[in-house]
Amino acid sequence: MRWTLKPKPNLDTVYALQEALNIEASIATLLVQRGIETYEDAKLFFRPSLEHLHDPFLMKDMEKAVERIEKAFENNENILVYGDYDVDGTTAVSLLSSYLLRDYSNVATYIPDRYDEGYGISYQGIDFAEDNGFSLIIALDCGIKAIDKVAYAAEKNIDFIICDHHRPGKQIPNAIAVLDPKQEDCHYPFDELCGCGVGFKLIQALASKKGQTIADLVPYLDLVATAIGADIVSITGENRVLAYFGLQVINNNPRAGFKAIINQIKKKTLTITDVVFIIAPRINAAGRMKHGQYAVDLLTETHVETAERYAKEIEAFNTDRREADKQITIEALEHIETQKERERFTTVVYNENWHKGVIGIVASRLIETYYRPTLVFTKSGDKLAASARSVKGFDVYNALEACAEHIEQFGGHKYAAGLTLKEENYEAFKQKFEAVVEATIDKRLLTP
Ligand SMILES: [Mn+2]
Repeated sequence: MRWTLKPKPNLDTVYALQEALNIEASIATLLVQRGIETYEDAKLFFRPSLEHLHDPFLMKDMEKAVERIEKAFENNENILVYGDYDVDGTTAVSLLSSYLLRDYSNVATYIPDRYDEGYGISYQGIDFAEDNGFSLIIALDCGIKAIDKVAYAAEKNIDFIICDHHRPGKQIPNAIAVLDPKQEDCHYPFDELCGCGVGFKLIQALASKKGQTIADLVPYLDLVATAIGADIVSITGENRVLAYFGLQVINNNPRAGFKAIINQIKKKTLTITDVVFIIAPRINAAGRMKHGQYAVDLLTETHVETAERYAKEIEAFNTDRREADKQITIEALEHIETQKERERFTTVVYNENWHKGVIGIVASRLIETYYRPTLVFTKSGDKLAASARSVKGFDVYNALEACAEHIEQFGGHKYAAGLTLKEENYEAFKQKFEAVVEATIDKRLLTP
């Protein structure tokens, strides 16, 4: 381990905070090192308040999104709520669809199949919308790069609203509204929201038009807190408020689906760490091993007995997931051992039989042993698909962008991304990725 100590804080600031809060110097030091320097900062940190949530209309395109949804209500249009198959996506779909269904019944959900359709908005999904008379698709936790798909939908007179938090590419899809605080021209004050968090801002905006208050939306925060934990976004700023109140809902008044999961694990009070390690893997297991719609069914179910039946199925998916993940990690580690070419800067492994649902988890596990940017490939249709994970401080998204000539599609974040490529380009890609990482990584980052 390479230990990095935080710089010594200004002593006057520490003394002033110590005085103001009547706390020990060691605690005041820790707070100042985290940027909490005044009584007001400390109050915001220790006493999160729903009043501190930002105005949703500060987000670019929010007004357009709300207008389009209201128009859909007036015209009695069918609305399809579409989202990713992971925890962030399925909680976001559950949140928005159940909110819309409170006053409007022409709403359905759609989660793409991880194996048939892959990540993001699919042509099959749009065809499904056309065949079933949907004229508005609201995409959650995906869509920011779906330029061709949104254009394809427009030809069929299907409108799109995109709610995403992934990094935008050079071009933005031509949708009715694109909510993504990571867009450079979006001046929303907080850009670390998860996909479900962006969905929450949308229902907050819809609710304010109806004269509902934030109290009406508190029951949805169990979903938001779970997504915040699962997507590992920073628990600062607005995320801290959402996670704090969401945990209270999970512990005091959870929806039937959460109650059913919690009953199975027999744990009394859940912390955010429990949400990450106990609840999230189970919700994720649905999309990994079977289909993400199972997660949405569980999270939107209102009858406890039905929810318990769904939770049992999901428990079985999670057991299968655990076995696949363990076995593939062993195989991948053996594979790396036999690869011993030279000192490498990356781990890139491929096996066509590995289960696509767990390659991301395996990539994270490989980093525990070989601490370097890691890609785990498997076969997906006629292409290869990979999950990428990175080490602290190294932007794997940028590294992939530098290898774009060998890639079909890629997307994601600084530390986690996904890509597909043609099998004949695998070796060239692998060499290029190694060269890019070798040339750009600060060598100190290779020690945790
Ligand atoms: Mn997400």
